[in-house]
Amino acid sequence: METIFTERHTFRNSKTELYGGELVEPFERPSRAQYIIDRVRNAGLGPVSEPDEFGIEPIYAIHDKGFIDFLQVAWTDWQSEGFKGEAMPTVWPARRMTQRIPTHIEGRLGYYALAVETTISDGTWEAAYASAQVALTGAQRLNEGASAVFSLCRPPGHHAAIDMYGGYCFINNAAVAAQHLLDTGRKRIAILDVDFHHGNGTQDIFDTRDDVLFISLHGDPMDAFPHFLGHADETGNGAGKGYTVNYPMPPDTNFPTWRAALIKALAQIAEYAPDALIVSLGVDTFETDPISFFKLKSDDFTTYGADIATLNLPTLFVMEGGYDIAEIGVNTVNVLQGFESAS
Ligand code: Q9C
Ligand code: ZN
Repeated sequence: METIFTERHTFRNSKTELYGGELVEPFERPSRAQYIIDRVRNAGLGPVSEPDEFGIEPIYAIHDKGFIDFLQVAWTDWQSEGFKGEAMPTVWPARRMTQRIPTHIEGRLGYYALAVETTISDGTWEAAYASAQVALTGAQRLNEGASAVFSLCRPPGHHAAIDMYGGYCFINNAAVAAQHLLDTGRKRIAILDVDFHHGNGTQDIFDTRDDVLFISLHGDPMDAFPHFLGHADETGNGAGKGYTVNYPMPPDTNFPTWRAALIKALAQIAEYAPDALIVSLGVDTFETDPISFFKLKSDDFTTYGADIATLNLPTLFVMEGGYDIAEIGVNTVNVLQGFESAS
């Protein structure tokens, strides 16, 4: 399986994350991608290629223009205020307040942020833009006839909504890739989100659409980030009714329970009969992930990779989360090798 990767991910190197009331080193850090690419190479998964250039239009095709233009200037606008730390909001358009977009950078940060842990810092836009190009290149490889591709995206994307960033995400890479596949001739795409966290951004983007089936397995939002989306009764709206499926699961969920949900999800995808599958691949379901509460073991990733292969669909794996950094490479490549061994 080919991997698409660029060192430009290192432009995203924020120094701070607000966690437990303290500013700590971010869990989402450059060494994550380094461990994954090292394992891809050492395991002999296949060739590693640089992304091609698709420009900004495929990003505007998914996200609000004002939001994307904000991401490009947020760091310089913040610096112009003379602030010493990294950019983060302190105020939100909360219940019964207006949804007018403020002029001041502190107001715009609050308008476009869905969470405060994710700071904007020097190079954030450049890395997020490159990450989207990695996803687009993977999608294009499917168009060129590949049966499976790994887009090693960083920063991740599945929390990025139409007009909101947060949860370490800025541009929704999986959604941008899905739209590219639709715009180049495919009629139906399924997105299977196996990251520990609910893919609220992807759900938001495709909520009212029937050309993308979105299925997510994740920690119950009553107990887990993003807390305000991902309940089982969210099934899509309008034309999209029935094309969003959520499997929230409680703390300490083990592999047999998680896999039972996966098997149901795979049956629903088969029933939908998409032209391609995108897997939002987060490995923060691992038992020792520092910010998550599922109990998958390294071998389980191999097993479920093989389960996904039974769909026999052109498949694009898009990297999302995973924060036990020492094991992130093994767990990620286990999914890809499990998939290949069963293909
Ligand atoms: N107490 C992704 O995996 N904060 N994002 C969690 C836990 C945010 C995760 C705090 C987690 C975002 C792509
Ligand atoms: Zn996650």
